[in-house]
Parts: sequence; C-alpha cells; structure tokens
Amino acid sequence: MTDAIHGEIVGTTYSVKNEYNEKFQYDVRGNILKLDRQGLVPRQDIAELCYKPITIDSLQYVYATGANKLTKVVDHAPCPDMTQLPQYIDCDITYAVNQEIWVDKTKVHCGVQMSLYAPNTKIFDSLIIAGQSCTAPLVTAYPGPCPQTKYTEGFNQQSASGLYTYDNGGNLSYDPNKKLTFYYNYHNLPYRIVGAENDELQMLYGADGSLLQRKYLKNNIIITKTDYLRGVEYKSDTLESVHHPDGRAIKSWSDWIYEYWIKDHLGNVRVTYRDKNADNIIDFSDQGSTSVHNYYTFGMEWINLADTLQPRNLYRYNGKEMIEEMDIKMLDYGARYYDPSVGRCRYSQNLCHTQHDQLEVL
Ligand SMILES: [Ca+2]
Ligand SMILES: [Ca+2]
Repeated sequence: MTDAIHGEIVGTTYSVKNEYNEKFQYDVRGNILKLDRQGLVPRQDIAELCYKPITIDSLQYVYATGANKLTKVVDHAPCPDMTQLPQYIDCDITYAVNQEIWVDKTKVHCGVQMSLYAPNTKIFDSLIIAGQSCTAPLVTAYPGPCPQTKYTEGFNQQSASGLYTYDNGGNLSYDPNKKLTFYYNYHNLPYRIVGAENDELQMLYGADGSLLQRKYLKNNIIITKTDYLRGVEYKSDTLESVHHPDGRAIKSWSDWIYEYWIKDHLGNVRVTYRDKNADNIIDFSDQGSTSVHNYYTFGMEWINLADTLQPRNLYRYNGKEMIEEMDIKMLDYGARYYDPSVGRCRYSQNLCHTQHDQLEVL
C-alpha cells in the first residue's frame, strides 16, 4: 500500500474527494518510514460548524539501528490555522503563521513572550505586530513541530525529541507523545498505565490473560470502572451490556435496547444501529439510531460527526475495544495494544497466540 485515495460513489458516479487520503513509504523490512494523512478539522474562520480537509499527519518513523523497534515518530504536518484572533497577547499561547496579529495596546504587557511554531516556514515574513505598547512582544520562533494537544485529530506529537523506550521484554515502557508510563505483569500485560495529569488506568487479568477489569483514576479517585465477564460488561458495578457476535443488548432501566453491528469482510464494524422504538423491526421509524464508522488504512477512524448513540459502541476496528480513557486511543487486542494513528503495535508481539477476544459468544 503506497497510496489510499478517498472517493465516494454518488448514484453511479465515483468522484475523488481527497478528504482522507494517505500516502506511505516503507523500508526494506516493510516498516513504515513515512505516512501522510489527510483529515477533516473544524473551520475556525466562520461562525457555523463546518469542516475542511487538511494534512493532519505527516509522520516520519525512526527505528533502532538494525532493528524493527520504533524509537521515534516526528510529525511534520503544518500547524493548524488559528484565524480567531486573540483578545490580547498572553504567554503560552501559540499563534499560527500567515496571520496578521493585532495587539490591543491597552492589554499588552511589557516583555510578554509569544511562541510561534512553523516547520519549514519563514515566520517573520508573514507576521505583523501592530499597536504594541512600551515594549514589542518578544517573538520566539521554533523550528520544531506544532505543539498539539491530546485531543487533536490524528497523531499528536507532544514531544519534539522524546524517544519511545522499552523494557527487556520488548514492551513499550514510555510513550513520549501520549506521555504514558506502562507497567507490566508476568504475562507482559499492562496492569498500570500512568499519565502525566495525575491520572492512570489499572487493569486486572485472569490467569489466562483475559481482561477482567479496568479502572480509570484521576487524583486517586475512581472515575470509571468496567468489569468484563466474558461478554457481559458492568460499568461502575451496574450491568451495562451483554455482547453477542452481531452486537449487544444494552440494559436501560428495566428494559433492553438491542444494538446490531454490520461488519465488513475484515471484521470491522461499519454500521451500528438500534431498534429504537423496540418493535422488533428496523425501519425508518428507527431513524437517528444509526452510527456509521469509516477507517483509515491502519484502523484510525475518520472523524465521526454523528456518533451520538449512548453508551457508545467502542468495539469497531477489527471488533476490538477502543480504550478512550485518558485519551489513550489504543485498541485492546488482548495480548497487545495497538495505536491506529501510528499503525504499530506498542507491545511485544510474541504473545499474540494468547490473544483473547472479549466478544466471545455467550
Ligand atoms: Ca498530527
Ligand atoms: Ca424499530
């Protein structure tokens, strides 16, 4: 796979849309060397909610010498536009390139420092600072990648130079971009994943390596707790759903909501739908109870603007659960976690034969 071109069939006509395109390069071992990815992001320059396609990821992969171990991912994607001008200049705010910044001289502070991030771009040619008061704001240009929050669409590089580190078993021990530290049990399964914001996940497994419980804690307080009992899931000690091969039954007070999944030939859930009015028929009266899932090549999802069904179906790509607590956004393959924005497993692959599927038939 070197190119993935996105198009749509309208009627009988196929038209290229280029909204979710990807390009790939590999080394001789088949490891990804470069990955360019288009995506939709909200437009900031108009009031109504509207989306535009941009390059969200332009990833360069670095591997340990002579090995297939990923040590670093650098995102060269341009900084997203920030066309909403700030009320006043303040520290720690990132401004975009190609943007005229007007400073309210009644609010600007002397010696304030602005940071501009613009890879491969001459910042000062396009920056205008007007109306400043006693001292011009100090503008510092960084040649590195844009700082990205955990919540940006696609891969988020939150460290300019950070390296992935691994333990002796080949398991990822630190992710510099997600800022996560991993701890493993004797089965090489992560039992603790610690974030940078006093938050962590704690996992409990059975003797066969199957996940029994996951807790999400913030400031040592349990925020969510999920118990897995071979297809039956409890949220915070309350029965939430019972899974079956084609979907799940969701407990809703004294009733059940029946949810079904349409999968493609690879086992990816493409449509989630429900019998909303519980008449045992799926028809137009159930409108608004459908969610469509589309994927990039390695399993990252296109931005999903209509995923409103609650509780959300998190078993989508390959039918594996997406871990969303702490914004980890990794898929739980049982013996390994998988980051679809990178397209690489983050743990030792030698336990794949112990893979345990949470979607077992009851
Ligand atoms: Ca990115
Ligand atoms: Ca119905």
